[in-house]
Amino acid sequence: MIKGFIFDLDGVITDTAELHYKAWKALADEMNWDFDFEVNDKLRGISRLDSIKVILDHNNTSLDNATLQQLATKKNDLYVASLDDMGSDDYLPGARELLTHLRTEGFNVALGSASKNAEKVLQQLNATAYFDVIGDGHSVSKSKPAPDIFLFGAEKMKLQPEECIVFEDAESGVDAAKAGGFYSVGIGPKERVGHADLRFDSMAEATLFEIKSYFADLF
Ligand code: B16
Ligand code: MG
Repeated sequence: MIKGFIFDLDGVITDTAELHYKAWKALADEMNWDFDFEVNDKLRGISRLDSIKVILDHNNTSLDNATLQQLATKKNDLYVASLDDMGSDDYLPGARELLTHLRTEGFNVALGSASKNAEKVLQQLNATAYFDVIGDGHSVSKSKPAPDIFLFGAEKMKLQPEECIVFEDAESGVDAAKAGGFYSVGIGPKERVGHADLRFDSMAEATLFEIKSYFADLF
């Protein structure tokens, strides 16, 4: 039986990809690195340090660890400053409705994000109260596609993986959900999240009615 839901943040609850892009782009321009939307899309769901490594690989460059850390911090300062403009209108369409519905029906709800800024994003959205458990980039050391962040959420909710549905917009996030034995809902195109149990183009379609209809035997 499904008793809990675990949500990724960026790309599921809100769309910070554009803000991440602007911050990485400012750093890349300063460093004379090539960086575009296509490279940015490869950073979906992966950690800050892994992200900078992807950008460096794309530019056939490498840097020592201390410099990597320093540049990642610089990008993060820009990103965090840009979050100040985010507000409670910045949910992806359908996300707040689903979270409200889950609260009304008494399901357990956890966040399972790779971001170390998840708490700030939730505060900006005024979304903290929708979550019983917050799993973020500080909660576990192994990032997606390892299942650790979702296992953390399930354990804190005192649920088994097979009692939870994970919502993800990243290929590595769906991989992580599957590796942990969770049911999965992919948000986005087939090429990216087609391996999830159920897929929607956007959160606007991901209503509790649709989810219950698809996983009918589990409710
Ligand atoms: P930060 P998610 C991920 O969040 C983003 O999709 C990814 O682009 C970002 O690099 C990562 O968080 C780390 O974020 O730099 O804020 O710690 O999709 O797992 O909610
Ligand atoms: Mg995401």
